[in-house]
Amino acid sequence: MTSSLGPAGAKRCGAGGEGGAASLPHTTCVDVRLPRWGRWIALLPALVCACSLEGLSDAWDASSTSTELPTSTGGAGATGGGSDCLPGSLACEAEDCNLSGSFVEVPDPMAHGTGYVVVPEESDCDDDRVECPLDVSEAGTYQIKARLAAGPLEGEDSSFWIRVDFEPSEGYRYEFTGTEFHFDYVNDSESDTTNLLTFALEPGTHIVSFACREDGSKLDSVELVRISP
Ligand SMILES: [Ca+2]
Ligand SMILES: [Ca+2]
Repeated sequence: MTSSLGPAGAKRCGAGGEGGAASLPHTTCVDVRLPRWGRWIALLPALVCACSLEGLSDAWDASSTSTELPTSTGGAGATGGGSDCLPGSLACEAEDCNLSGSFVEVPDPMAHGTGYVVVPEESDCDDDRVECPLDVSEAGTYQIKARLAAGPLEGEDSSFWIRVDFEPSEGYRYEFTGTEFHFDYVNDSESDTTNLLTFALEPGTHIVSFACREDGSKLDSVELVRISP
């Protein structure tokens, strides 16, 4: 998320032509640009304000000096606390889930929400996890739908370990293809069948976890989809 100061001055134009409440035969413009030094003077209050707040609180200092979103230290066993996932929802942007280890958010206009998460290439995997607390209101059988994309080395940047409520302990190996962001349903790539993974879930919060298996694999969003009672 970025913010920017508006221009120090701008040329404002009145609504002219058709449709305006007070239609004018010609567009009326008033040049309200500040003189050369006036622009800097106009910025002074903002600069003074920022400087005076520095050091007043850790939160302000962190937000004013870092461009990276904070990452969770939840790790294995983490619950929904600390995530920005919407309570009561079956879906969550990966960047809003609890991130541990080397997972970082990367802004990308092709991703949904504010970006995707990835363990950067050459970082290697070390139990890095994306843990999404999703709220099930209706008992039933669910599948995991994810939006993701392979990294630059397709075939080497395209898999995760999948767990639900921290089971199984080693995770299901899930492999996918495609370097463009797309939706896919999670399966167990080590299974002899091509059946998608299914989970019988009771109402309540369930932690869907994507752990690093190959660095460079990009995860955009995670969702539980109910397929049967
Ligand atoms: Ca890799
Ligand atoms: Ca996203």
